[in-house]
Amino acid sequence: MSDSDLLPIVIIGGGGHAAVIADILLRQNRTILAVVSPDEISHRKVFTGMNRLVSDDQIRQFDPETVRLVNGIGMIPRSKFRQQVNDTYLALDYEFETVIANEAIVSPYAEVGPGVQIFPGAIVQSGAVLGAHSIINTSAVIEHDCQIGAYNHIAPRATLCGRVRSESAVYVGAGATVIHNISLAKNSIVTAGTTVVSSLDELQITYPARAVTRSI
Ligand code: JB3
Repeated sequence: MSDSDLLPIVIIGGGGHAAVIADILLRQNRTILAVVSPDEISHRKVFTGMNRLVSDDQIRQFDPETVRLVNGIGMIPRSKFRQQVNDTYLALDYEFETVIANEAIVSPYAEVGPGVQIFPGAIVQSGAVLGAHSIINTSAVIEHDCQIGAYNHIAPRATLCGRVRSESAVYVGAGATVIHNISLAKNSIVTAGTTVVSSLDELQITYPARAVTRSI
């Protein structure tokens, strides 16, 4: 599919997450019709020259058949906001674009769901399945045969080892490591820098273990 066959994009949100997405899309020669943000965006150079809309209601000026949306609002643990935005526009027959950075490495034997966002340096290995609208952030690693649920956020440099399974709305913080065969239940949170060696139940949150020191 050539660049010209790809539909133009409307980005929802105009902060740091949206700026990274705009950067990725510009490198892919995608047309960005508008950035929808109640907050000012002109301080971010990546948005220079782009049309800013201040209200989500203005999205409806675009025929769902002629654009693709990208949710540029980051996923914050336990917040349903990002998903609510998607649900609103999915119900109006809009589609969310799947965004995969040129600089990401995604196995052709991985399955990437609709609306997934994979940032530069991320690696998605063979047999991995990424649920709809999940974020695989900068340099995160999704190892072979992982099954990632919808609306997950795998933060920068997090590593999910082989056959990790997550349900929906799971957050794995920056630099965290989840060892192989672990299950992460719905809405569970792995905080930044944590190493997870046992499965998490729904809503469970885990923190980095304090270093155990002992004299030798
Ligand atoms: O940690 C990393 C690498 N990324 C974080 C990301 C996952 O989540 C990042 O550091 C932030 O914590 C967060 O990114 P985000 O969502 O870009 O945060 P912020 O920079 O605060 O920008 C929020 C944007 O959403 C602003 O432009 C707001 O105006 C916009 N916003 C808030 N509510 C909205 C709405 N935009 C629209 N269209 N509609 C809204 O209802």
